[in-house]
Amino acid sequence: MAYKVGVIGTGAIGVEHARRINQRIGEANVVAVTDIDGARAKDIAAGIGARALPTGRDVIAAPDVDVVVVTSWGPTHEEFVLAAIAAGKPVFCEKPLATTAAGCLRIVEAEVKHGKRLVQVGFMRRYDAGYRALREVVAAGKIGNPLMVHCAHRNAAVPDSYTTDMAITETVIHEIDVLRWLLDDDYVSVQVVYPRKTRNASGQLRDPQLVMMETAKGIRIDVEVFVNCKYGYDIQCEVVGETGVARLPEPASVILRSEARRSVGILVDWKQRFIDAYDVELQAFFDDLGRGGPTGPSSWDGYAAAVTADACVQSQQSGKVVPVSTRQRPGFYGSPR
Ligand code: NAI
Ligand code: ISE
Repeated sequence: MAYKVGVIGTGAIGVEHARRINQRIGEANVVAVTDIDGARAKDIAAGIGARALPTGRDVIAAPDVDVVVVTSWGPTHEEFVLAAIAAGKPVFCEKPLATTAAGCLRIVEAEVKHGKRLVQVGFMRRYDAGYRALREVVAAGKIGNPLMVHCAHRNAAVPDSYTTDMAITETVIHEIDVLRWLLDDDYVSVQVVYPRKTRNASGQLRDPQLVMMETAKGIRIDVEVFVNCKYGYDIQCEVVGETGVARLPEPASVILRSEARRSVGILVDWKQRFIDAYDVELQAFFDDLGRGGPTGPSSWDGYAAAVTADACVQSQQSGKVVPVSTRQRPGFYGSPR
């Protein structure tokens, strides 16, 4: 039986996921979409053989929709995820699960009350082959105990609507989640400092930023987030251990020898950089539904990331080290990560 999917938000990633579900996922089809831009929703619906509904609530309530995918703007996620849980429908929600830890906690509480996992968060880096290989190397002890992690998250450019806090809630949130998973650890404190500002950032946006995090095991992490770096979309991660260093592989690229140069291309778009990871995460989500429910990044992971993000946003404002304090993990979510 093919799952009938409703997609809320037909922007950049909504369209990607809708096409991916129809073209790559064997057992799922998009039957309904919505967007506050109704004309766009109709256009997209026509292109994929689905129908456009007026609102996200209509998509969730539609009797023929049995799985919900939330790809609208971050501040709308909480409402739609809570409505999907209330309707008892599995929901794949793009990051962030909610824009605040309090919002994520409301989702955790609703899901626990429902009694069965329904929610998966779109932390797709956990499905990226490079991050998976890096995690295996670290877990196998090949570099001894990890001591430090150096990361960079660089986007070529962002629109003028992108604000300083979004560097955390939209962008570094990926490192916050993937490093917690990779190191099998939790954060205890964070601090954000600002280097010299690039001339290429819009008025109020502080760019770049340096985010420092400390884990319960004492590992120190630094993440450079630079969203107007101009030259491309570049994700770097290097784990320094007691006996060695492990580095995230670069995406495969032809090494070109030409005109007295040896060069490799750099991707410019997040859609390409994690294209395989998005496929794998959605396939895993639908496979898991057939086995009883999602097992990928949970509401709890969304909450843990949001608590850390909230602390980073506080530190952006104060410049101080801010403690990260997470509630007790409910047994409902199984063993950590
Ligand atoms: P976008 O701005 O291109 O698309 C969002 C769409 O949602 C827009 O078409 C907008 O009209 C629609 N929308 C907003 N409020 C709505 C509502 N109440 N009901 C229905 N539609 C509504 O943004 P983009 O880049 O597609 O991002 C969407 C979400 O996906 C964000 O939360 C973002 O953080 C996440 N994302 C995740 C990525 C990943 O790598 N996992 C990559 C890009 C985005
Ligand atoms: C975007 O929303 C994403 O999730 C991308 O993966 C990230 O690199 C980018 O900075 C965000 O704006």
